[in-house]
Amino acid sequence: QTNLKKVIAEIIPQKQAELKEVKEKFGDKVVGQYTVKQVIGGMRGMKGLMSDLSRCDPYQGIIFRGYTIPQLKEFLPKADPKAADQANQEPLPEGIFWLLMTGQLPTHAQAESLKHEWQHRGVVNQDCINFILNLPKDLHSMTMLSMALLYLQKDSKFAKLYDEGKISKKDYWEPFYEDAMDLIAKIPRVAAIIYRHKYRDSKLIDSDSRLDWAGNYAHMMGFEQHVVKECIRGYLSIHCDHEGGNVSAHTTHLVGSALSDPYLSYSAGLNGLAGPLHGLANQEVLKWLLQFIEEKGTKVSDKDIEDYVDHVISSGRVVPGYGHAVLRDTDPRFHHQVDFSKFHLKDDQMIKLLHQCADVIPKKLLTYKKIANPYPNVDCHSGVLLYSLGLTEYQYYTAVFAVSRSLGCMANLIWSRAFGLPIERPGSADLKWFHDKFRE
Ligand code: FAM
Repeated sequence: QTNLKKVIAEIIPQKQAELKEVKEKFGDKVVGQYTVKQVIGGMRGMKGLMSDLSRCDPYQGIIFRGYTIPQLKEFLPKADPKAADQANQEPLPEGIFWLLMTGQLPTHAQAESLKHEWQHRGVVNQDCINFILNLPKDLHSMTMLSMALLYLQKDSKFAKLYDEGKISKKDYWEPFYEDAMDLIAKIPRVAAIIYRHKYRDSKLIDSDSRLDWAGNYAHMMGFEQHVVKECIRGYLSIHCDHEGGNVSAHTTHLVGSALSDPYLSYSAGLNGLAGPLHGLANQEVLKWLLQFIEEKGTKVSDKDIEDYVDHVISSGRVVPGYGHAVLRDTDPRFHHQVDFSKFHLKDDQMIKLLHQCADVIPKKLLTYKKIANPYPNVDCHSGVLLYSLGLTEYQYYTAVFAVSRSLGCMANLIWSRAFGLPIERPGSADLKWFHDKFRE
């Protein structure tokens, strides 16, 4: 079966029954205890959400429906199934979306079917194009992307059906599915238009219907080299989801829980992704590295790097690209990009410097006892990879992340409606409440 909606429709009743069983069997079990420190400290370590798509293990990193990043690189369909060489090994995002939605590894035919469906749904009408082209070019790419999704919201099928009073609760997932698939299909086009508007005199490039979702995105931005298309395929696959509690996924889920449609929900999620402690870190890493190179050049000693880290931290800033709220080891998504760059960009000076930094900086950060995880995260590498391949406008990098994250956020949203999850509404406490509760 290559029709994703039909496959989902068959799985949904089974998963609903499983959720019901979990609620009935374990509904009154205690998940854990949490402290005042956790309440004030951004809910670190508290299990407070249910997301069935992926789980972040502190040491193994992200696990998508039971599969690690190296396994996915091996098992997911590739753009050219006949080419077995290392130059054609990046997974197709179509494949990972199928896996996220169904829990099953797709065949090449199933990934192909998604490719055609997204091509078909991916047309962006002239009115939206005009809306983007009329935005001032000094708006950040993420601001433009968030605004463009809000513009597209007028086409939401869910919002229309809800407004007309034509939809029953048990069927919410279907128009959510339709909107989510439209949004995923259109977002590379919208993001590419933003890129061309900001950085290429608004000269747009038409979509190429022969290409896959990621390859076409690279093409519409103006990159025809095979290596860039492969890089974007891998990039869009590995950034797609990072369990439910990260800012972009959680925001999208929270807003969607109020039955705001997928456009409203993901636009909100993007505003969170645009923060420097989250998705903006990839642009920050590059800015950081370029400043460092300007001061010291690309051939530097380990001591130069250590001194620079001290200088950054003593001036009250963070070293972007290192550390994580959940991970306690190097992010496997970082390793994925190291492997890619060692094969495709082995002589690149900037990549060499980045790898040197990734070796030296964790040891230095370890000397700052308060930092829970000194190791490189996904954003440490991604910007430098794009820069070395010619996508040098680093203020745009978070938009590439956003194209990818649409896969996880939309898959989560569809499943949240299929599971019939309620509006999210945790309690909060004022300072007096803590005093009163814990007064000795
Ligand atoms: N450089 C300097 N200080 C750091 C640091 C870093 N890379 N990572 C953590 N710290 C500090 C942190 O600011 C905090 O200091 P204060 O107590 O003075 O506020 C202290 O160490 C304890 O923080 P933590 O428990 O280790 O980390 P958190 O869970 O609070 O925060 C991050 C996690 C990711 C926000 C943090 O490590 C950071 O700011 N890293 C740099 C920015 C970055 O790379 N973000 C991208 C994360 C990425 F995976 C993503 O979401 N896309």
